[in-house]
Amino acid sequence: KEDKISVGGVETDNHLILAAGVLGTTGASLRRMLDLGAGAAVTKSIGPFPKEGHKGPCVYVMEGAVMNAMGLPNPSSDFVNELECLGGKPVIASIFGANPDEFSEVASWFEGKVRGFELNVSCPHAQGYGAQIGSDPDMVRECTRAVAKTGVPTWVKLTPNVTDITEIGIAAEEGGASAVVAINTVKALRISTGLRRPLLGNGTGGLSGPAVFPIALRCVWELYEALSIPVVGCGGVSSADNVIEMIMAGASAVEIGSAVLDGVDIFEKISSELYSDEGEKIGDILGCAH
Ligand code: RRO
Repeated sequence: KEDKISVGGVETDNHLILAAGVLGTTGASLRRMLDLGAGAAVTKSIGPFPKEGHKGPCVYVMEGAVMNAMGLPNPSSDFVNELECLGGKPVIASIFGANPDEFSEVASWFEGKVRGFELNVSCPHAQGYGAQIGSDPDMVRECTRAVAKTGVPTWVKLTPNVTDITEIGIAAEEGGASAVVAINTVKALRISTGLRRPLLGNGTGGLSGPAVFPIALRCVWELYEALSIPVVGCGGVSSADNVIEMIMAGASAVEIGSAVLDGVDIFEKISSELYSDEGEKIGDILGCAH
C-alpha cells in the first residue's frame, strides 16, 4: 500500500477518497469505507438547518449512469456526533450554506474534528443553496474565504454546469482554497413515458457514474492548466485505468462515489491494481500530468 500522501493540506492514507454523498451519512458507514481501503472519506453535505430532502423517487439507476435529486437531506449540527467514532481518521466535512456567514457557522461545528473541509458550492438542484453560488465567482471567492480563514484545509467542489469552470476554480483559489474538486453531478432529466412524468420526484436531477467521466476528465484537465492549487478528480471513476487517466489529466487524488453502489470493495479492487508490483505503479504515473 502507498504511504500517506498530502493533498491540498489534507493527509490521506492513499489517493482514493470516498466522494461526498454516497455512504457518508453516518459515522459507521464512513468508518466502514475507510476500513475497506478508502484513503479518506468525505461526509454527506451538511448545512445550517436540518433538511428532509426531496420527495422520492430520489435516485434512478440506468446503464452506465446514476441520476439523483436527494435535495440535500441532512441533520445539520447533530451530524457532528457521528464523528465521535472516527477520531483521528481521515475525514473531510462536506458543508454548504447560502452565504459566507452560513458557511462559516457550519464550518465552526467541525473544527478540530475533521482533517479538512469540502465546500459544496455545486449541488445541481439546491434551490437557494449551492446552485447559484457555484456559478458566481464572487460568491465562491467569499464563501471560500469565510471558511479558509479557519486555517483548516479547504477544498472547493465545483459544478460542471457552468460555461467556464476555470473561472470558478480561480475564484476559489483567490479565496484561499487549498484544492478544488471537480466535478459534482451534471444536471439531467429522464421521463417515464408510461407515467408521463419525470422519473425523479424533483423533476430534474444530477447525473453521475461512467457516463460523466469524460466531462469530469475534461474539467480536471482545464483546471490543472489554469490553477496553482491541486485538483482532485471526481466523476464516474470506476476503474484503476480511470484513476490513471485522471492523474494524467492533472489530478493529485481521485474521489469515488457512484461506483461504490456497485460494490463497497471498489477501493480494495482499484488499490490492488494501482499499487501492485505487477500492475502499473502509481509512482510511475504521478508527475505525468500533461
Ligand atoms: O443532496 C443532493 O441532492 C445532492 C447534492 Br447536496 C450534491 O451536491 N450533488 C448531488 O448530485 N445531489
